Amino acid sequence: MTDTNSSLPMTFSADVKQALDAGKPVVALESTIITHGMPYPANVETAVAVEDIIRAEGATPATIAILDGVIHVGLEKEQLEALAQRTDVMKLSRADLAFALATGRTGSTTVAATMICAHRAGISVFATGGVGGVHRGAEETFDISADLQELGQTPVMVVSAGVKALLDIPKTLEVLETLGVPVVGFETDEFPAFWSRQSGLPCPLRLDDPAKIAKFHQMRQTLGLDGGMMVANPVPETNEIPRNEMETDILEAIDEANRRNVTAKDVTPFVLSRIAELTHGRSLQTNIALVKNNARLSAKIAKALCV
Ligand code: PSU
Repeated sequence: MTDTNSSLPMTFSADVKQALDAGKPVVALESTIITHGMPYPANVETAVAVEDIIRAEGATPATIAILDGVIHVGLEKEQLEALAQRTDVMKLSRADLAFALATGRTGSTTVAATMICAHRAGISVFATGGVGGVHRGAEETFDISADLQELGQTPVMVVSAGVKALLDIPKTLEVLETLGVPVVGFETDEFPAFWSRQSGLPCPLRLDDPAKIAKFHQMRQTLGLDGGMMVANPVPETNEIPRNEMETDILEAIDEANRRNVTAKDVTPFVLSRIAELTHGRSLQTNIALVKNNARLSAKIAKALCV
């Protein structure tokens, strides 16, 4: 079903359309994690498992991607499988989302692009792994993810395991504060660092109840504030890799990226896949576990928003 209210090329899967029309809870999911964040077949297996978790919690998952110039909100299993195997897919953010739509391209949506599409679709909760942020060495490279600006302007709540530890986490938190983005730790006083529960930095805010997080989001709407918020949900203890264990591999992967002149959009996918190799797949298993954990919490918050 295409969005008939505008010339925006946007189509909904039948179950997502039905849930949205009935005012039932829907959780948006991104697709860059599928095309650029994890190798095949772990990517598609994770995408399917994450959708199942959201359904089991009583919400409807809406994986978002651009297929041949059309925003798809909710993908069929065959579409997920096809996307997961393609290697020519654009990694889309705010700057090039409309380019892909105007030129009929296929692209996966980053956190920033997923927020834009989710908002247009009327979905206010979105689950991912880790939001992009300020890269280490940004004082030289100026490499700062567009995800942060998006959080500052689009009213979608993003549930993540903090930001990826390959980033400069103190600077990322500073930018979020500057942009007026609330960072809410779920059951934690410490900001989580993706594969690890600890970052050594405090989480600015804390809530332990999905209903209270929903109420906080609604109060921001009532106040007329622009922008979204980050819910920082630490990876479960049983799946975490302690910070000091990760750091050596992170440094090695970043060093290799620099030596090979990997820049811009290619940095995060390169470093993630190199870290997966260096940890013999352990970081990938942790990544999968934390995404599932975020999906579960997102569904609970989406349900609370519908009460
Ligand atoms: N979470 C993951 N793996 C990922 C991402 C998130 O567990 O690969 C993706 C998201 O799409 C996020 C992107 O927007 O990484 C950040 O890319 P960059 O640093 O280039 O902005």
